[in-house]
Amino acid sequence: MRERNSYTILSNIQRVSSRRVNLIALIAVIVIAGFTAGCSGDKSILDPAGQAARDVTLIWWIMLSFSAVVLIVVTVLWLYAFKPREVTRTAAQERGIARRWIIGGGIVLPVASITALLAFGVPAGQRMLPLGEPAEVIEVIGHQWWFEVRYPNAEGGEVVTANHLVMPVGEPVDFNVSGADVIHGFWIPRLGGKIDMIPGRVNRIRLEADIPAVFGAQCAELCGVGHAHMHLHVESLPREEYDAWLGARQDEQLSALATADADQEEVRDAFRTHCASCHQVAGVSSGNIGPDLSDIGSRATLGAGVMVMEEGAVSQWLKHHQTLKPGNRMPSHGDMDTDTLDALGAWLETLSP
Ligand code: HEC
Ligand SMILES: [Cu+2]
Repeated sequence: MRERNSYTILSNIQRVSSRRVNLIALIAVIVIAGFTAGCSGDKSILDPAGQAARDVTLIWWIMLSFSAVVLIVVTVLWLYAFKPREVTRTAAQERGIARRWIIGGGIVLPVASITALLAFGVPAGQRMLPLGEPAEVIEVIGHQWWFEVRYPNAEGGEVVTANHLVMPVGEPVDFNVSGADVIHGFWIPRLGGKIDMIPGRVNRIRLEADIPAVFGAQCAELCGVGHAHMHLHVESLPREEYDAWLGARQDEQLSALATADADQEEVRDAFRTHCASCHQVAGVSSGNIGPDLSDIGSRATLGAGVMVMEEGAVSQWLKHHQTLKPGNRMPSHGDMDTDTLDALGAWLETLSP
C-alpha cells in the first residue's frame, strides 16, 4: 500500500473561492487589453500589408492559439494533480501511466505540432526567397546607427540615399541587405521579414507591399548604443511615382540642386571644411562615412528616426545631435559658431528634389 497523497499546502489552491478566480480573470483581461492596445501602428505585425507578412501573422496566430490550448490543458491537469485521493494503483500500473505520458506528451505531441508548424512555415519561408521572375532590387546596408539605401538598377544610374526607403507598390521587391560594421537586422514588420544584415555577406529577402503607405522599420539585431534609435522610414509608391522619385535623384539633378544658389558658396565652403570628409552631397563632396545628404531636405526624419524633419530641424540636429541620439558616430560640432550651423542647416534643408 502507498501513503495517501499529502500535498496539503498545495491543495489549498482548491479553496480559492470562485469570486477570487473571477477577480484574477478580470485583472488578466485588463492587463492583456492594455498590452494589445499597442498592437497597431506602422510597425505592427498584427496589421500585415503584404503576403509575406500575412503568412507570418497567420503562423503567429496559430502558434498563439495552440499554446493557449496547451496552457489551459496543462493548468487543468496541474489542478487535477492536487486533488487528494486514495492511490490504489500498483507500481507497475504507475509506470505504465508514466510511460504513456512520456510517449504521448513528450514525443507524439511535439512531433505532431512541429510537423504542423513546418507545413505552414516552410512554404511561407519559400515565398520570401528571391525565386522566379527577377524583381526590383533595392540594397540596404546597416551602419552604426543608420541605413544606407541604394537603387542599383535605377534608370539613368544608381541612386543612393539613407534612412528613407521608397519601393514600388504591388510588385515583388528583392532586398539585398548587408552590414558595414557589425550585424544589423532588416525588418519591416508590416511587410514581413526579418533578415540579418551581415558584414561581408549579402542576404536576400523578397517582400511586396499591397497598398501605398508609410511603414515603419527598425534594426532588429542589437548593434550597439544607438540600436534603439535606428529606424527606417519605408514608403510604397505607385510605379510611376516611384520612377519619378528615382528620376529626380540622378546625379546631375542633385548636383544642380546643391550648387544652384550662388549666394550659398560660403555655406558650401563651410560644408567642405567641416562635413565633406564624412558626407556626400552630389556636386559638392563625396565622403562616405555618414549618410548621403544630397536629398536630405526630402527626408521624413533625421538621425534615422530620432527627429521629425521640419523647418529648422537640421540646424537643431547639428547643435544637439549628441543629446538627441547619444553616442552616435557624428562628432559634436560645439566648436563651430551657431550662425554657421544655422546656415548649414538652412542650406541642407533646401536639398529637396
Ligand atoms: C566623422 C564623420 C562626420 C562628420 C565630420 C560629420 N558627420 Fe554628419 N553624420 C555622421 C554620421 C555617422 C551620421 C549618422 C548618425 C546617426 O544617425 O547615427 C551623421 C548624420 C548627419 C545628419 C542626419 C542625416 C540623416 O539622414 O538623418 C546630418 C544632417 C548631418 N550628419 C550633417 C552634418 C554636417 C552639416 C556636418 C558638418 C558640420 C557633419 N554632418 C559632419 C558623420 C559625420
Ligand atoms: Cu541594431
